[in-house]
Amino acid sequence: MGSVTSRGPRMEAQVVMMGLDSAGKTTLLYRLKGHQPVKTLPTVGFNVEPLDMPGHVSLTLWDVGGQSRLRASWKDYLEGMDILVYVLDSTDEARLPEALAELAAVLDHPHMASVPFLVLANKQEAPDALPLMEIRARLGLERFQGHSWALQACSALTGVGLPEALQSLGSLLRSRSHHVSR
Ligand code: G3D
Repeated sequence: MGSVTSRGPRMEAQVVMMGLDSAGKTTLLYRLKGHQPVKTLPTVGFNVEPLDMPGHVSLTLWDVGGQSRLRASWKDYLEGMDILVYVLDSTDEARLPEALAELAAVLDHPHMASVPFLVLANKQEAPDALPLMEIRARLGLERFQGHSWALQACSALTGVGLPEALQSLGSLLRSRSHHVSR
């Protein structure tokens, strides 16, 4: 794990996971923790969960509710974050512009300057999911200068793409390892 593990046997990294409501954040969280998919309720506020990563990187996931009345409080959770995981519902073409606007707003915040981000195009197993290349084109991720980023297709339901998502998360964190050790 390069400089991440060279600084100690166990590193702490703050991960914030965001996305519109119903993007699949809660389902992803349980999947990543090795649980079976659960019947979820709309997130009120946030969940904080420890997650053991390969390479002994210990992560805390913040699952912040995407309901519009809660979005104003997103910024309160951004300070000290090492990476943003932004979850998209690939089947929700109608709200893709809204999802992009929220992502841009989060990345514009001063606390997020140079913080890397990983976009997860979730629900990719669904028949009506937008293909990854279409999502990439619609998001225009090239616009986000000054951030390292990655885009990963996945399905929280089937688990497909989640190992790759964790790999991307690790790579992006390593690119920021000098900030990880505080
Ligand atoms: P949120 O935490 O972002 O609000 P949830 O989203 O995790 O509560 O998920 C919202 C709905 O999307 C849930 O369905 C959940 O089962 C579903 N979902 C999550 N991930 C996937 C996926 O990868 N594929 C598909 N097809 N559905 C997914 P319900 O029916 O419980 O509302």
